[in-house]
Formats: sequence, C-alpha cells, structure tokens
Amino acid sequence: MTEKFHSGFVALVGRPNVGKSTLMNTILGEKISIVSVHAQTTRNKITGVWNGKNSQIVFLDTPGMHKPQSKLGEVIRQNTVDALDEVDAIIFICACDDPLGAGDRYILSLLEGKKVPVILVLSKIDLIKKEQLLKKIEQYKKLFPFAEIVPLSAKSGENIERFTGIIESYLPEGPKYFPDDMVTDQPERNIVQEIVREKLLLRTREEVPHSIGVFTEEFKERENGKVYIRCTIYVERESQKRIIIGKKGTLMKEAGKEAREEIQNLIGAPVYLDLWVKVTKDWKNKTYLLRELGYIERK
Ligand SMILES: Nc1nc2c(ncn2[C@@H]2O[C@H](COP(=O)(O)OP(=O)(O)OP(=O)(O)O)[C@@H](O)[C@H]2O)c(=O)[nH]1
Ligand SMILES: [Mg+2]
Repeated sequence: MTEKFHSGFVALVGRPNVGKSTLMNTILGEKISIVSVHAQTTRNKITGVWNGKNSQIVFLDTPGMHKPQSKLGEVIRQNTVDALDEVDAIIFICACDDPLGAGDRYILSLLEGKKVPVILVLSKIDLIKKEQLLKKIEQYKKLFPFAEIVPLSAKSGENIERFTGIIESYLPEGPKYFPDDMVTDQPERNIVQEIVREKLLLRTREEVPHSIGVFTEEFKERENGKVYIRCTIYVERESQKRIIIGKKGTLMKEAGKEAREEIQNLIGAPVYLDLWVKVTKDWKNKTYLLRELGYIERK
C-alpha cells in the first residue's frame, strides 16, 4: 500500500522584521525571499516550496504588517490579508527580542474566527535566555488559542526540523502542487529585481530603503550566451538618487556587482546588468507604477 500524501499552503505572518523571510529561506535551504535589517523588506507575497518524504508544504512569505502610510502600504496590507484566506494553516511569527505589542494584537484580531489552525512561532531564540523564553510562552498562551507554540532560531537552526514536522501534521491529504525541482513560482524577472533591491537596502539607511522600487525593464538572452538585464531603480527624491549612485558611482557599482554575481548563480549564465536610477516623486502612491512593479496583480 502506498503511503498517503499530505500537502497544503501555509502563510507566514507577523510584524515587520521578525524573521519571516529568513525562516522560509532556512527551511528551503535557498534564498527565495530577500532579507534585511530594515522593517518592511518583503513587499510581495513570495511562494516557497518544501518537499518532505510524503508531503509538500507551500509557504507564503508575506510582508510584515503595519499601519499603511501610502498606497503601496495599503496594497501590501491587502495582499497579506488576502493570503490568509488561501491557506491550510497560519504561522504567526513573533521575535523573542521584541516585546509583545499592539501590532501583534492587531494581527491576532485578523486571525480570530479563521477556520484553520494558527501556529505561533517564537523566532530568534538565539537572542534570549531560556527563563525569558518560558515567560514569553506563558504570556502568548493567554492571548490566543494557538494550535502549537514553536520556539526556534533560523540563525542557529534550532528546532527547524521539528517545525516542518509539526506543519506536516496539520496538512490535509492532497496533491503535489509543484514539481520537485520548483522552489518558487516567482518569475525570474521578479527575483532579479528583488535581488537588486536587497543589495541597495543593505547599503542605505533611514528613509531611503523604503523609497526604493526596482523594476526589470528588459531580460534578454544575447547571441553570445550572455543575458542582458536592465533594471530601473525608482526613488522619490533627487537627494536619494545621489545616495543610491554614491560618491563617484561607488554605491551603485558595488551593489550592481554583488547583484550580478547572485543573478548569475541563479540563472547559470553570464549576466550584463544595466542599472538606471529614476526620480519619480510619490511613486508609492501611483497605481500604474505599483502595477508595473508587481505589487498589484495584473488581472
Ligand atoms: N539573531 C537572529 N536574527 C535573525 C533570525 N532570523 C532573522 N534574523 C534577522 O532579522 C532581520 C529581519 O529578518 P527578515 O527575514 O528580513 O524579517 P521579515 O520578518 O521577513 O521582515 P519584513 O519582510 O520586513 O516583514 C534580519 O537582519 C535577519 O538577519 C534569527 O533566528 N536569529
Ligand atoms: Mg520578509
């Protein structure tokens, strides 16, 4: 008799910066979702596929939830809320070095009444002592009827295997949604623009990271086997453009070099990466640009 196959979709939700994307990447063993020290790094719903022996878990990494301050913020929030209705389980992530706050209560209020199990992950346990963790667990237990509470660290790898095992136990019987070699459903051009955005986030501070939008304008294989990729980097102000370009163009050059190497590894071909910076005041409030940048789905 063949064993039964279990599969399903699970959403990773939580406040910005709690480690949702890092956790998904660690589980998959591949970098699907970009990561940075800045809050609101993830802007789209990113799919990552994990295959077990007789199971498949499709993770939906979602943007950190916060109060929207622009059209982009609103679109991002709505994408996350919509993701909650498509899944078989919800993973609510809180970072151990972060006190429980109004932001967490707000997210939990959205989860109330959902028919699917809600699993609490207490992430970044490498940052706190065991006694503190036990206190945290008690605190969260009182807040919501979580199906499970799983403390873990994506950094040290502690409890990661146990975590996938727990998710598997909540999945219904189902088909293999994605073939074995497919880790994400993100198109290459989206991954490329995310990689470029990550390299810029790593080199900028304050309001600049939030003002950056990257769009892949061209993605073409040339006859010499090289792939030509042209990306436009949108910022909101001239001063931000100067920062992105850097003194004598160094910031852009370094970010571009690092991005190019990562893209080459990803697509397995030499890449020519052409980056352009464009100032578009208030692009985060322009619907047509949000659509172009992939934040609003094309219907
Ligand atoms: N010490 C420690 N740091 C972690 C861990 N997981 C993630 N981080 C760090 O936390 C920061 C945020 O990680 P992300 O994975 O981008 O967080 P996120 O929840 O996806 O953030 P948004 O996309 O902005 O909502 C990064 O600097 C990570 O390196 C962990 O297990 N331990
Ligand atoms: Mg993220």
